[in-house]
Amino acid sequence: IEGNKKESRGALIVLEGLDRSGKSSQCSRLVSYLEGEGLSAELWRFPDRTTNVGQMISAYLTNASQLDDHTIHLLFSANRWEKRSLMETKLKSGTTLIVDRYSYSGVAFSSAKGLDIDWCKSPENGLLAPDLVAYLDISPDKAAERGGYGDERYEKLEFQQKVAEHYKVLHDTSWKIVDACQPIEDVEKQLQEIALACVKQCQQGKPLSS
Ligand code: DGP
Ligand code: NA
Ligand code: NA
Repeated sequence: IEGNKKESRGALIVLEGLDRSGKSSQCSRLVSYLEGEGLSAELWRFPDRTTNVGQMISAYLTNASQLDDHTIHLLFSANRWEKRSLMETKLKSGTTLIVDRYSYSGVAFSSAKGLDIDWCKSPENGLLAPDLVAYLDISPDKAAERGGYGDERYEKLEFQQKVAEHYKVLHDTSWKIVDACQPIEDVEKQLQEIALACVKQCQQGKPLSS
């Protein structure tokens, strides 16, 4: 009935995990699946290296530039802030966003360097809250065995071990922990189920929050 009709919103679904946990390929598979279900879905990732801020982050990660730990932390956060309004527009227009890393990476990676965790969390306050955080759980040793890391700054076993510890502190009841050591199709199936359930909740009016 005209005038009473409310557009249903999309879901904000975040995948988190260590480097080499399989996040990126699972994110693309999940988007294809949701589209196949007739839903509007987009793949997003942070850092988004295409913006000016993202290019500074990329230079830091590839060791082309050096930055103070606090400075790079704030740049990662700024990179999420610069996409916030587009994110909100997309979600409100009914598009589900599958996001490869978000604030939890921000806090886990920087606190793993020894920065105060509350200081790390504060610039994330006010960003949109995910409807679902799926954590692809893999031990740092197993992740390292997967065809090895690249050459980027954080892709070292010792540091990934610290990141794993700091991710653990961030898990809360809203997270779904997915065993990333299962066969890839099983991980995919599990993500499809939890993502679809989440999209339905959002369609039924679950409010978007900050
Ligand atoms: P990726 O493009 O997903 O491989 O991420 C690049 C690297 O940056 C990866 O090692 C994870 C790390 N990273 C991602 N987001 C953040 C963040 O917000 N803060 C920090 N310090 N590191 C991050
Ligand atoms: Na990486
Ligand atoms: Na990735």
